[in-house]
Amino acid sequence: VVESAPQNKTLLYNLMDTYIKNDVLSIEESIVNHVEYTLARSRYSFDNQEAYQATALSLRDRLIESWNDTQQYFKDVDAKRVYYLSMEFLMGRSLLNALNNLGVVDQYTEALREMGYQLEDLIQKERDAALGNGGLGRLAACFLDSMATLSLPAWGYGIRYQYGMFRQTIVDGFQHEQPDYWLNFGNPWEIERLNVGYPVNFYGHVSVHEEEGRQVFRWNPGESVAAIAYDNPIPGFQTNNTINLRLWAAKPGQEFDLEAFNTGDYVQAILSRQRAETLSSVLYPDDRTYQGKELRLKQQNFFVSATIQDVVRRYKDTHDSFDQFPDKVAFQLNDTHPTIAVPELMRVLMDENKMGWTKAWDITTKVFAFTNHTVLPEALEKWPVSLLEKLLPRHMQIIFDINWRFLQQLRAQLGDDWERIGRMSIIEDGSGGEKYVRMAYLAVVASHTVNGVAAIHSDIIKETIFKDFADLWPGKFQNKTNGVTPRRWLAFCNPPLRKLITDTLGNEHWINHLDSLQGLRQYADDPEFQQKWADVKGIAKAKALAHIREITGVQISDHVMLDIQVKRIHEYKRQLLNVLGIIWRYDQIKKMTPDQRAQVVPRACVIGGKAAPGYEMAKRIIKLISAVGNKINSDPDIGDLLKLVFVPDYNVSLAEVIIPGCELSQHISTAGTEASGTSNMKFAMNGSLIIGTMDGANVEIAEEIGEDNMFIFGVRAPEVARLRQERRNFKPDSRFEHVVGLIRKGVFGWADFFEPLVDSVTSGGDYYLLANDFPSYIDAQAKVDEVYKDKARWTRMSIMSTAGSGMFSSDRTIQQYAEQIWRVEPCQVPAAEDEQD
Ligand code: GL9
Repeated sequence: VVESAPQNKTLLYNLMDTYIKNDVLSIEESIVNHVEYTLARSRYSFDNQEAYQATALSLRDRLIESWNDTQQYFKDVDAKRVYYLSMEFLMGRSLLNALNNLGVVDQYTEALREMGYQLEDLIQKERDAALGNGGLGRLAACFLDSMATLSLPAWGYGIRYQYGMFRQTIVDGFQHEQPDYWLNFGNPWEIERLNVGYPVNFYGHVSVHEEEGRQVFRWNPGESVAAIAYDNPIPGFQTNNTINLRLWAAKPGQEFDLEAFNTGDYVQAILSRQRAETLSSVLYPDDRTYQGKELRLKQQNFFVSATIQDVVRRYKDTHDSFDQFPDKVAFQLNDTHPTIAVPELMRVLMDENKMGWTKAWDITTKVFAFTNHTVLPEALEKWPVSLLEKLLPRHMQIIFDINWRFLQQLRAQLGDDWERIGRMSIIEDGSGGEKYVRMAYLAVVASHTVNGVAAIHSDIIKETIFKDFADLWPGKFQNKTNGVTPRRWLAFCNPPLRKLITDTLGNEHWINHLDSLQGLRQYADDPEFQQKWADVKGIAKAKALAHIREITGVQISDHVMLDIQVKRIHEYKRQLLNVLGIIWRYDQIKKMTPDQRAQVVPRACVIGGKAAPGYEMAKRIIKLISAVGNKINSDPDIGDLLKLVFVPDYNVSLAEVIIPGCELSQHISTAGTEASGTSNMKFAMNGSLIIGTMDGANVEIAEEIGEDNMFIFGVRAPEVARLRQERRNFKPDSRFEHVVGLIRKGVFGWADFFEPLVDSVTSGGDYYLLANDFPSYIDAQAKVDEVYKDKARWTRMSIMSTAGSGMFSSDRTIQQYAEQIWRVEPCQVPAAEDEQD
């Protein structure tokens, strides 16, 4: 390399200083320059879409500057990094979040206004980055926000799907799925790094030879694709740190199969190369159901292999042995989806870095930790050995070796307890002769720490799916109760409430130290404060109602209680219980005298959520909601007293509008089934009361805000197993029978279509115990009505909900991960003034 003249550091440094400035004129210049020179439009004619893009690009410039500083700083101090590996990151929109975190909302708002644009309009132009299904993916996004805000040396790694979560439309009450081609107008936030790429291999065979007395395995792959990095800067709040979410996209690999090109069919050969790109094209929209789809396993290996290569490369850049690897690297496995990282790291260490098994395993088991997110059996990943052998032959060998050594160890510790040893084996001997790899067991065996996502869930996994392992390694199991970012989910989505809290507490310290919300408790009984609180909730509610009207056409009056259940549609979440309760309410109102009706608390029930495209029962539930809604909403007898609305296409952006305005939210899963839930936390933070079961994080929410500030009902987790056993002999309450009978009779039409639904909760079915919980649910709803009539009491409970939700900040969660699992420390980029000398 020929050295050119030494860099003029002073000039280069000062040039940066002259570019990014916070005055309104400089911001206008930056936006307009992007309109002209990046988008190649004219400053005299650009629409809101282009204004949004240029604004985003202008903000990206700032993000890149702080991203560069942050990464350089991590490198300089050789910080231990944590790598959060996840198949899903449900990011939502970035514009408002970036403006707030960079602390330039006012300047940008003013700059845009002066140029003739409204920030609110531009915000709507951004497509959600919906690279996730639901809670699990949104949790990963909240965690990134907290890791950045806590100045942790953290990276997220995932897949840049071209098609995110499908768009849901409702036609005649039925769900239809539309592709979410979110990159249509490009993605102004990402940084394409065509120079950061790795080959990811599949298929082929493994050969062995001797080298210096040791066996060396060589994998000769049959297919190779390239993983290309797309970096997404994640700014922290009130820190200069901006961390990275690196998403991989698949491109055709290096040509190694030149044969194909010499067979004469050149065009076919090109086309088959192109198929590589399909690897990262689509997010699987099935939540909590596992299908052994080859493409899904390929996606997992694709992003994991690229990630491991990237991390090892980064480590080796500054270290010449692997001795310090566990002191510099921590991997968190977000569910079992990235568990192939375990054999992949072993392979890289042994086959590519000539390490022996013992040392490689020692390193591997020191760097991985694993989070379990569900106990639903249908969600537990088990890959057929035959598929793994074909797709990833070397990984399969390594998994067999891991299992062999693990079983040896068990034998030594447990003696001849073959039954237990068989139960714990990573390889399951399926009855049909097929063998399977139990990915959760592989993750447990290889990880130093395993955690659940709420206290009750962490207890349950130790008693059920991982019992044998928890008995063997009690110290391995921890709890890390989920959290949500109070920036997006309170401060940014609910500005009037933010202002009231800040005015009351005296400053904005609470946004980064959410426990401070406790300081609101002392005002809970103060009528003046209650009035302010009710006013602020009213503003948010009006906004939510306007939005609901815009997307559904249904007008809800502002004195009507707003009752919301939004989450993926699933039998265990019991949207059906909600509907049965609504039918009960409807039927009651119908039978009332005018005097009685005058006493009814008017209510609008909103339900939203997507059904997995292949989940028939869930789709029937959507149709039932629509059918019941049609009947009620068009009944002139009912008027404002009751409404049922299905909001289509529930997503992050919609959540940001309706959660702040909600008064009552429903979290009513069968006890023991919802690992945590995270929307429950968002609703509570925004002063919505909760009607819910003692499940997931509801249990801890009740502890924090007080059970008397919630509407708790239903059976408790320890009773569920017994009740399931006994349900064939269970005689449901007559009210339940009546309501179910109305559906059967065809009061809402479609009686045949709803039959499987009704059957699933009657005649000894009812796995999720709707009949058991129905009476106490109805009672809890009656209590809700009673309290709602007492405005002061309701408002007090609302204040107490927000005041008690401090522990559900993902900052708290991440702090605990950092201290108790990752052992990483904050690494905050010094402020610019200190940088000079
Ligand atoms: C989930 C659990 O079901 C939720 O209870 C939990 O809050 C989140 C985050 O820990 O994880 N597990 C899971 O597979 N999903 C969850 O939401 N599924 C989806 O994300 C759709």
